[in-house]
Amino acid sequence: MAKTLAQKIIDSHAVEKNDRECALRIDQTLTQDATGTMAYLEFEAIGIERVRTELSVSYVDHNTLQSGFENADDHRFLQDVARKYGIWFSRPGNGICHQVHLERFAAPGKTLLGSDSHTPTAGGIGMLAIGAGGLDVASAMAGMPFSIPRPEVVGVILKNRLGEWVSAKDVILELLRRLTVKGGVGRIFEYAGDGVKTLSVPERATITNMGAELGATTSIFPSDGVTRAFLAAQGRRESWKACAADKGAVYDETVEIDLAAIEPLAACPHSPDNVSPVRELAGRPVDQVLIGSCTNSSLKDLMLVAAVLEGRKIHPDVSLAIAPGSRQVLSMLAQNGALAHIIGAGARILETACGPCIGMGQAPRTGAVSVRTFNRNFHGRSGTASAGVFLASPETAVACALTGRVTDPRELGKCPAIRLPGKFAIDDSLIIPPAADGSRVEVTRGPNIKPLPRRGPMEDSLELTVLLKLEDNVTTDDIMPAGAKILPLRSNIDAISRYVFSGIDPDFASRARDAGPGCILARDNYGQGSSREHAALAPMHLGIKAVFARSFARIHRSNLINFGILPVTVSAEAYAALGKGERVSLTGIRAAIDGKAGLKAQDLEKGTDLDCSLGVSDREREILKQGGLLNFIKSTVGG
Ligand code: MIC
Ligand code: SF4
Repeated sequence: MAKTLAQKIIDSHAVEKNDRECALRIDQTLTQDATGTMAYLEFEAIGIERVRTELSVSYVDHNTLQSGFENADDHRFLQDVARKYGIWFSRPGNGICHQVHLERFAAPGKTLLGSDSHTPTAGGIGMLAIGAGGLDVASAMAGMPFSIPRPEVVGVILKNRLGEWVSAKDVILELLRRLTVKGGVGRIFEYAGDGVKTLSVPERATITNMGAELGATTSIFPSDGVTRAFLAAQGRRESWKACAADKGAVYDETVEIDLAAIEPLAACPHSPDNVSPVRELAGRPVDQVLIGSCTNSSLKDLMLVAAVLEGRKIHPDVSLAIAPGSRQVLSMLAQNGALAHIIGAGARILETACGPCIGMGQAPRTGAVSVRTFNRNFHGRSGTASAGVFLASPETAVACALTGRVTDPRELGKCPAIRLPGKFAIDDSLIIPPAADGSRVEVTRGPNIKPLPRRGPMEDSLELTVLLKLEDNVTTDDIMPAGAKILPLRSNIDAISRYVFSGIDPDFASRARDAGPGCILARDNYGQGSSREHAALAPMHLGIKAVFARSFARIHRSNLINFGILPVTVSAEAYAALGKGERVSLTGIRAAIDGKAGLKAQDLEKGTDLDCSLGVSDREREILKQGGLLNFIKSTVGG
């Protein structure tokens, strides 16, 4: 039978398949520092001497402000761990994990698991690249398969080519406009059609990167001549192979996009799916423009920005800051003179890192309008709760920087044509190889790096206080905020847990501690956004035993299970019946996990039964009963 590309890679990597899940062999892993310290503490706890993947890379790109000793201590720890356990280490300054991985390591037809939700960026090169929590990545490094719910494959058929000033970012914004941040849950988006060949690899990667905002398991493009040329220009011709769907492959669903019909779009505050044409937003004063992040910081993006800025000055009311995605991009801009145009126009040059995308600096002024080429504009993520962040293409962003107003870039006249070079500047000197024999490498641990908190086996009955009642689309930024103050605490769960839900309820952590066992109540798509397992681990540390929601985002649901928190699906009636501060009892939990009986939940205030269920797979059953994945792994491998 003719297969889709996603199906082919799944089949060639499937270790086990059943009706619900497929367990995949993972060829490559990546971590970044903000999730990496925990992932490597977990890897150490598993107790394996060397990674068992083909390739594992540890990047430092999130926490690079070093406003205290914590970040630098984490960097040292990560570097030592990498040397010891057989992992390549990309030093701070080398760039954003997804951009560097695409340039230097990603390979068509292989699987990649990364402890970052934008790992699907590598889908732009034809890889099956999936984001996951750190513990899942740690187990993949230990050679264990990674399980995904059996996905539906959506074929996105691209027709024609993009018009002038319209770019890949507008394509994914168009999909978000049509499908929303919930539209991709349980699905893989596979791109096909004549329009594919008109897009370069970095453009494809922009689209697969932001497929994460659809809630998709991943997104993938075929690997073709364009991919071969990109890999050859990166000096990696040998990593190329052709990969595509079989002729006549049938998708579970198809979406058609006429590239020629797309216009410049922007996601308005505070959700990536709140999309409008830029022309309808035009005229609003803009305070800040930020260009960078793993979505739009490639050489092509920044060459375009430089070409538009050449000989011009930014508007006096706008602060323009630019963070190139990698050291390769920055040094090529420096070598070919484009950087001079960017500086000449008045832009502020930031480090090649995530930076303001994760609230590490550049918080805009009170009530500001900030136009960013990033992928997330959740409320407060910029560091300024009153600011409104618009997500747009580099073309639109640079137009706004020049005029000081939201501007459709088509008003700028002729669009400069940008071609990718036949050869990229290759210098991997900031990528440190692992030691041939790691046994003698000592791992340095700073005082902020604390051992992992653990949970005992799952209880059979629980009485829980409803600590918060929330709406749809709660993000992991809501649950466990990031930013310059909180991010340095990622290696210290006790310290970071004080900030759980702090943007919504500053007293949450102390309330949770005082209340004893607790739970959270929410509606659809609970836990959308990042892969940070801290959004499960820190609540677990505060005594949260269950989340009751109408539905869950994929990565966060797995993280809850990995740390022994019950993901309970509730009916609309049960959601409506329960209120904050009320108490709920759960009985027969272990039988419900085993699928032998339904979960019994009672509203202790009213004495009524609550309609809820616990749909878990066989693998998840064992993990939950043991109180989490680490306990489960230890019980299977011993120790
Ligand atoms: C993000 O974009 O939210 C992050 C920061 O990259 C996260 C990872 C993290 O919280 O460390 C992600 O996307 O997974
Ligand atoms: Fe970094 Fe932002 Fe990309 Fe997350 S979305 S990896 S914070 S650049």
